[in-house]
Amino acid sequence: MHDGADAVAAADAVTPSDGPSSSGERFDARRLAQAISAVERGGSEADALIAAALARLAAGASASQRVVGVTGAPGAGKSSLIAALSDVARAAGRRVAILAVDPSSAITGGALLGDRVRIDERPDDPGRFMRSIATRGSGRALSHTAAAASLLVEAEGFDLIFIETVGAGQADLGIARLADLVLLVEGPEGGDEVQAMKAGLLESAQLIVVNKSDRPGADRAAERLRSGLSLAAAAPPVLLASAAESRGIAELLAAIDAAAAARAADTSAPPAGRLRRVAAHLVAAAEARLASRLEGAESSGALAALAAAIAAGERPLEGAIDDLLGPGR
Ligand SMILES: Nc1nc2c(ncn2[C@@H]2O[C@H](COP(=O)(O)OP(=O)(O)OP(=O)(O)O)[C@@H](O)[C@H]2O)c(=O)[nH]1
Ligand SMILES: [Mg+2]
Repeated sequence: MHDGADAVAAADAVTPSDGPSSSGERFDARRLAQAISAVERGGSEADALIAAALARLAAGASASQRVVGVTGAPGAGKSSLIAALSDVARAAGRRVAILAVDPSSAITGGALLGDRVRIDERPDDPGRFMRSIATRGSGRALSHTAAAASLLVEAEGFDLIFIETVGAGQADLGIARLADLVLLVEGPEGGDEVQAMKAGLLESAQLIVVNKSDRPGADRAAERLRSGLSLAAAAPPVLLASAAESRGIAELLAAIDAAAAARAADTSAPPAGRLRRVAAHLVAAAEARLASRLEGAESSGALAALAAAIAAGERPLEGAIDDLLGPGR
C-alpha cells in the first residue's frame, strides 16, 4: 500500500496555499458543498452562485489551476490514482478538489463518498475538498452539474481539480469538453484490444496511464497502447503507475502538469479551459430546460394530443416542434 503517513506529515509541514482563497475569505468547505447542492437543484439561486463564481474568477484566478478529467473502465483504479496523486500534490502544498460523477443517479451527499473515492475525507484539511455529483439521468450521462460545480470549486482557488467519470462512452467524452486535460486510466488486463480503443476514448485523452503496474501484463498493455497510437498525429504519452504501491505517482503528476501547461500554451489565452466550462454549463442548462419542457408536455397530455392530431391528419407535422417547445430561432 502507498505510504499515506509520509504524505500527511509532509502536508502538515507545507501548506502555503491553505490561507484565504482567491476571494480573500477563508475557505468554508460546508458553504461550498451547499453551493454545489444548490447548483444541482438549479433555478435562480444556482444562476446567482455561478455568476458570483465567475465574477471572482474574472477578478483574479491563477493561471496554474488545472481541471483534470479522469476517465477509464470501471475498476481500472481511477479513484485510487486520484487519492495517490492528491497525497503527492498536498505534500507539495497544492490545494486539491475531487468531483466524482456518481452514476448511481441518487444524490448521495457525503455518506458513501469516502468509500467511493478511496480517500479519507479529512474535513479539517482546508486544502482538500471532495464531493460526488449525481448524473440524474442526464442525456449525455455526464452530470448536468459538473461544469458549474467545477467553476464553483475553481473560484475557491483550488489548484488541482479532479473530475472522475465512471465507465466508458458518453460521460467520458463529455468530460473532454470541460476539462483542461483528460487522463485515461487503463488496467493491465484486457484482451488483445485495449478497452479504450473500442470505446473511442483514446482520441479525447491527452495522457494515458496503465495502472496496477504491480500486476503482470502492465508493460505489455502499455506497449500495445503505444504501438496502437504510433500512427496518431499527436500521440499522448503512455505512463505506468501503481496506485496500490505508490509507484510512478509523482511522475504522473509531473506529466499531468506538463500536458496541461502545453495545452494552455496551445490556445490563445490561458483561461480557454474556463471558457469551455462556461460553454459546457450553457449546453447543460439548455439541455435541462429542453428535458423539462418535454417532461411537461408529456405529463400535461400536450404531447399525446399533438401526436394524435398529426397521426389523424388533422394538422401538419411542420411546426409541431415549435408548438411543443415554443418557437425556435
Ligand atoms: N493491484 C493493484 N490494485 C489496484 C491498484 N489501484 C487500484 N487497485 C484496486 O482496483 C480496484 C478498483 O479501484 P478503484 O480505484 O475503485 O477503481 P475505479 O476506476 O475508481 O473504479 P470505479 O469508480 O468503480 O469505476 C480496487 O480493488 C483497488 O484496490 C493498483 O495499482 N494495483
Ligand atoms: Mg472510482
